[in-house]
Amino acid sequence: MTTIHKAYIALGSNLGDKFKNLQKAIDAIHEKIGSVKAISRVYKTPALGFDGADFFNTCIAIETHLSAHKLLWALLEIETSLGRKRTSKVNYESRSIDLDVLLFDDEVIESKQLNVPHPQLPNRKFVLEPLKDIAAQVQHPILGETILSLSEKCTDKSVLEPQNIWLKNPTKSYKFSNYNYIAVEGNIGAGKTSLATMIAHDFNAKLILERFADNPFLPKFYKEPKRYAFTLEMSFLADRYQQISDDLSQLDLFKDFIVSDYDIFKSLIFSKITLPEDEFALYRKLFYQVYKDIAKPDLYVYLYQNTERLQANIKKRGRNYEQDIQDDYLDKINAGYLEFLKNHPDFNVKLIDISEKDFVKNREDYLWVLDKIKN
Ligand code: PH2
Ligand code: MG
Ligand code: MG
Repeated sequence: MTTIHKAYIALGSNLGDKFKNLQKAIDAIHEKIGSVKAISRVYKTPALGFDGADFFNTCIAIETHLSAHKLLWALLEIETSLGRKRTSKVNYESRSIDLDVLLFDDEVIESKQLNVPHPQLPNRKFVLEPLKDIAAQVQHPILGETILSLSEKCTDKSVLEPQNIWLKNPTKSYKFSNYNYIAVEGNIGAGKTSLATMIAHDFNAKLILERFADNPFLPKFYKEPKRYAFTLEMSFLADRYQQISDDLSQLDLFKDFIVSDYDIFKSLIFSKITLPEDEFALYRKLFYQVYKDIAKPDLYVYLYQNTERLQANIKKRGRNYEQDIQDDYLDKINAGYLEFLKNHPDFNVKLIDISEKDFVKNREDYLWVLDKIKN
């Protein structure tokens, strides 16, 4: 995954249904660009610098994987799709929607197409006032002053009218915080860690990631499965039990829910495949002793990925000890999961077939997965 950038965008409209135009632009930014982290109030503002109808202006904070220039292209595309026409090259003109990059991390960019921070930022009350709502303490990377102090010094005397109508943040419609604990499951290489991490980030959840990288028995098991299977399964169970009981018992006041990249039941699913029958019988007894004390997820997301793409992902992430995993082993694990899900109608399961999707690369696919979880 590439780095996440934080950007502030100014939105303005003085043509057509102005409020609707702002909302449509925010929805399109959520669809195409990244997650919307904050939205200011909407202000009615007199057209500054030209003779035109009053504007509605607002500012938003977003997080995106796009570079500043790609962000600019994407915003221009959204402007066009919302009916923005540019006829004059010299004068300001009325517009259905205008989307300007105000700040992009701490970057200072001076190129032909793009200037960041926006050169007019300190001179415009219709920008500073809404920006103050969501970024009062953010520093201007050139002037070294906060937005709050810039807005106090601003000489623009326009009179702004805050509106009592509120734009909706599309992120809020997923209602993930209705859950307490979401477990993301799937085969080796399905993308559990990526999805759990993305959800935790976008929806303010506490993230629990399996620490199997530290499991000293795993490389040994892949070399000599018969010899190390029981030890491996026991050590996984001990680790998972410890982690879940520790992390779930520590309430984090600043997080809305918990998301993990595994569910403890995977211990039983894997051991059924890796252990001989008599050892599995013993293991199962122990498992249920442990299991009854442990918090259960109220949503269980199963990512189904086909074997070919699992293998491609395993190659790509390049863990040495995973490189010789056979198709047949992955097929068995998948079958084990499906069997488990079939036998546990009490679990609140979302089975999501991601074999045609790449939610790490494509935002569209990521939103598709979120929609599947939501419905
Ligand atoms: N945008 C401009 C010029 N003037 N005046 C108001 N009130 N709001 C705007 O968004 C605005 C403007 C150029 O983009
Ligand atoms: Mg503008
Ligand atoms: Mg513009």
